Amino acid sequence: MSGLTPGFRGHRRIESDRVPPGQYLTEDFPVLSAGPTPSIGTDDWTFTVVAETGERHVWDWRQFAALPQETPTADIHCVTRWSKLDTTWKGVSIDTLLAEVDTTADFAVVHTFDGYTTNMPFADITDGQAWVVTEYEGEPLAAEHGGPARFLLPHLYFWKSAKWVSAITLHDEDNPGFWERAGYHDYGDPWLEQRYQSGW
Ligand SMILES: Nc1nc2c(c(=O)[nH]1)N[C@H]1C(S)=C(S)[C@@H](COP(=O)(O)O)O[C@H]1N2
Ligand SMILES: [Mo]
Repeated sequence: MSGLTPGFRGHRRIESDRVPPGQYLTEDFPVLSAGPTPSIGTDDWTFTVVAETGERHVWDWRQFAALPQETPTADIHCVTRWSKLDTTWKGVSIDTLLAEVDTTADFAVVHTFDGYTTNMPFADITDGQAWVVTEYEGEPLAAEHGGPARFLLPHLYFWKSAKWVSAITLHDEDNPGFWERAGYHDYGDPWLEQRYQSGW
């Protein structure tokens, strides 16, 4: 059936354009955590932004749910080489969370309820590139995937998308996070295969 084969191959070619070098596609959603899954109730949950000046903004679960919500669709890429296309999420853009924050920071650190941290340039979390998400594929985010809320920064390797997110702190200088201090790349661009610091 020569009419079908080229179409099928065309589809595959388009998909592979979305898979960074050294990655394979998976339909599963593997769980990768450095420690046990913490149990965080929405009654105890807060999210905090701390600017480099010390200015703080805090939202509880109800206040957070009342913020404008977005439904990003994203391709995600784990440094352990799996990628997943067209994942769908619901949450609040970091632009919304930073709207009232007076900052000239160059770097950010994302913090979690289990003590994990990850760093990135401030420019990478603005302009519709990052969210705090509370739903995955139309359902409340499962605890093992970071529920009640995780950070979502899909253009960098997925270790930057911290689960059980609690805060973002803004800084004038770079402060490497948990995996970055352990030898993972400081930036982590999957298209440039920035998996580990040079020397690894
Ligand atoms: N708090 C926290 N967030 C984390 C991690 C972690 O160990 N603790 N692991 C990271 C890594 S290495 C990856 S690949 C993704 C995995 O997310 P998943 O378990 O939902 O697939 O979460 C990231 N976020
Ligand atoms: Mo990972």
